[in-house]
Amino acid sequence: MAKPFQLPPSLSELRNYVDGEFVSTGRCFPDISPLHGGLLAQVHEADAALVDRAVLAARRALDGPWGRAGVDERARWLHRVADVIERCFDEFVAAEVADTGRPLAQARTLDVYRGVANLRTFADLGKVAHGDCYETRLASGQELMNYTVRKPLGVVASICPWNLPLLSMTWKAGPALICGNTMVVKPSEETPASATLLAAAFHEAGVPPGVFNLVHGFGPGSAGEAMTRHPGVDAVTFTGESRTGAAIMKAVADGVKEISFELGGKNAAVVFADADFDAAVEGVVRSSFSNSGQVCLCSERVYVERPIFDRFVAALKARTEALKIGWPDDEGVFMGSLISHEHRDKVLSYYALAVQEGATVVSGGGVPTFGDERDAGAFVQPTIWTGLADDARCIREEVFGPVCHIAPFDTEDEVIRRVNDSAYGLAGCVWTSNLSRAHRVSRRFQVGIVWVNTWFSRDLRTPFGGSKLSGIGREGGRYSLDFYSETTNICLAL
Ligand code: NAD
Ligand code: 6OD
Repeated sequence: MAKPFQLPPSLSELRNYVDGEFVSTGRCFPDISPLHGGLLAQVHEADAALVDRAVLAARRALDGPWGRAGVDERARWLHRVADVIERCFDEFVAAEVADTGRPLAQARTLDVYRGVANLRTFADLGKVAHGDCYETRLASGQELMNYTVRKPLGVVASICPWNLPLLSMTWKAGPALICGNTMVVKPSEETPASATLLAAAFHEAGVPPGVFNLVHGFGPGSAGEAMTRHPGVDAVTFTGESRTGAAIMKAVADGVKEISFELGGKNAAVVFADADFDAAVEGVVRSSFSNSGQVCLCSERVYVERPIFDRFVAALKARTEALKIGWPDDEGVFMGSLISHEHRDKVLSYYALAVQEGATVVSGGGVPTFGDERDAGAFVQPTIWTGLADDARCIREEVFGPVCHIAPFDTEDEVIRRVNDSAYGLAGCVWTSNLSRAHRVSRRFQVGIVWVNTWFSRDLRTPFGGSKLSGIGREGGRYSLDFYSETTNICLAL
């Protein structure tokens, strides 16, 4: 009997998209379902020669109809791609679910919804991108007029992660393309399906050949490394692990390429005793366990003010144990599988390490059993720890699974010091009903994004990114337009 959540026959082979054509390479790797371990598709891996073809096609496209188009025309193309995604919404949802094992409802309301929203938002924002103008009078009396113009950077290489595949790709493609760049995009080897559909959407929307190129493959020794080392690439935008970011930085150093890095996190949520208790419990469930904890913004460290600590731990445990884990289309399902069996081994190694490091396992800590083919899938239980020391590896290293450690704290200064005592600096949450405290604490967090009494809510015009090991630069709204443009200042003597 066919296993559930397969890809349709039209996606049984996933090809590269280079210079407006789908390209087979004959050298394939398997795309495996994390829900039951079955084969989803064969993926045609791009080698360095195909990456070279993609980069050269992208360079040529800079001088073609795309390069000559105005921003209005580019915006129309991006909206047409978004139209195709909307028309094929269910196919995108099915592809995202098959590759990632996530709930259908999440793929609909987050992944594919944001795929459309990213393209439309940046198509519209590109039209209002503006520059600077300064009138200057020198001591000699000479008058000058300075103004800036924006130009594309050229060929942008975009290397994407598996955790939010379509969201991540379109978050980069929207701004990069509206600014007039062309792209070579590599999805994660774990999530090639929605990327292939995205390439088909660019094709169907009539975007000129070479503007959007897709190559499948891995990192070191494969398509990813070939992209970062290619002299024809002008900028690299990367989302993924911090240590991969470090490797890419070395690879691009000789070419002095522009980089934008969105990397890992070890984010904290701080719950003050004056917070709306139920909202904070619900918020921490979401911020720790959404997408099975595989969101860079998830809170793996939770600090709770001592007077409500015991009550909070008990409430979080009860709420967590009521979460439904299962098939993507199960009624009320909250968590699907992890992305892969390999990633599950990593998460389970942290579950074991936490016990060695002295954690009390309040909830979870293992693998659920179902009595059906899901037992061959990559599922884990959502897990809560208490009792770890601040220097434990499980407190310092990103697990990237459905896990949080809850620790009590006594004072504002103490908790801010502990939150900031991290090599990462991506995001944080504050739960309080005291407005002054909310402002005071948020501005002292050494991170790029703080949520107060919520988590993950996004306005795509706001800056997004992290400090320390969590990244370089900010994207979102005008920050993206600035990154994906080369600015020239023109100075005229009047
Ligand atoms: P990863 O670093 O393993 O892989 C990301 C991409 O890089 C993949 O496409 C991979 O093939 C490629 N790659 C790997 N090594 C490479 C190399 N040497 N040269 C070129 N390409 C290479 O990350 P992942 O496991 O796919 O994603 C999870 C990580 O991403 C987590 O650490 C998470 O926090 C982070 N993340 C961060 C953000 C953010 O916005 N800050 C968003 C999503 C994910
Ligand atoms: O919401 C976004 O725009 C975004 N880039 C989210 C990334 C989440 C990380 O896993």
